[in-house]
Amino acid sequence: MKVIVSKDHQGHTGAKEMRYDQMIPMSESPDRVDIILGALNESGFFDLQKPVVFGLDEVLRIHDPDFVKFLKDCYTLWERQFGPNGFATAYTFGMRGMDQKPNSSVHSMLSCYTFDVCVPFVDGTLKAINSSKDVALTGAKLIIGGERSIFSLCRPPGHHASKDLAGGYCYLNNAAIVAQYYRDQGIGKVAILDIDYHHGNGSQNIFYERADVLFTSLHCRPEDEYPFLLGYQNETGLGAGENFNFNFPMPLGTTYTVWEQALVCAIKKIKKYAPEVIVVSLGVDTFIDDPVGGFKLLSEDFSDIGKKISQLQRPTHFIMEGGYAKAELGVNVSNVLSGFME
Ligand code: SP5
Ligand code: ZN
Repeated sequence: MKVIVSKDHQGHTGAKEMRYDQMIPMSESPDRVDIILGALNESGFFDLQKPVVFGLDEVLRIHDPDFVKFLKDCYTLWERQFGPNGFATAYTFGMRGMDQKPNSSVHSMLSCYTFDVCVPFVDGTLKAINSSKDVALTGAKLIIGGERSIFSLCRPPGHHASKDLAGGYCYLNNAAIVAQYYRDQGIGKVAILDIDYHHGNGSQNIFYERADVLFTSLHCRPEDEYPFLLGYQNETGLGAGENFNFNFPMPLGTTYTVWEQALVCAIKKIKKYAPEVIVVSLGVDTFIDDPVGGFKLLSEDFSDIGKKISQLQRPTHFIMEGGYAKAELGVNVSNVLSGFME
């Protein structure tokens, strides 16, 4: 399997995140990519490629131009006010019922265009965001060219980001950008299968009123887990998108026997939809020892996940999302991909 990966994410580091009442080092760190590459190299089944550079046209098919400009300008504006080596983060968030248009201050932009305290901007963030979408789009180009499967090792991840909101370590929605790219390249129907521990609120929101991109997500239920407000089972799409959105929320502590049944249901929905391409938002933060997650999947379960996804027998584009258990992150990702290829 071809793996698309870049070093340009490495400068996106050094910020801290808020974990309830504490500031802790970001779980979403550059060594995640090295750890995954280490495991893939060991298995010997993977062929690494650098991304091609895309412009902003493909991004602007999904994201709001003012939001994209904010991503570009944010750190520069912040540094002008606070000096180097810090990180930009919001102080307030969108206040319901009030005029939320940002003014020229970076604070107003952060308040308008971010929804949580997990999307810091440092000096290297913009370069990382851009390389991540290139890693995704380069994979899509190869699938269009006839590859049966691709792994885009994106960092930062994307599934929490919507048209004009960054959050949850996510800035641009890589999975949504490639899904739209497939549509624009003449692919009739695309399905997204989001198996990250967290609900893919950004991807759901982007395609909620559309029938041409099916969204399915397996995740910890909003009663127990971030992003808390979305991911309920009764969110099934709207208008033309009615019945093209399927959530499979599960409680904290879920093990593979239950998770597996949800995966089988999601796969049934996808089969019925008969997409020409499948985009997998691949998060492995469902792993038992994940410091961010709260499920109990084991490393061997990830092989079975890959095997089940392969039974759909469609061109499949894996996009990296979450996964933070440093010791087993590599083997868990490698197991999904190897399970798929077997
Ligand atoms: C892409 C991705 O996985 N983003 C996740 C962002 C989650 N950030 C908030 C984490 C909420 C804290 N949950 C702590 C559970 C400790 N077991
Ligand atoms: Zn996650």
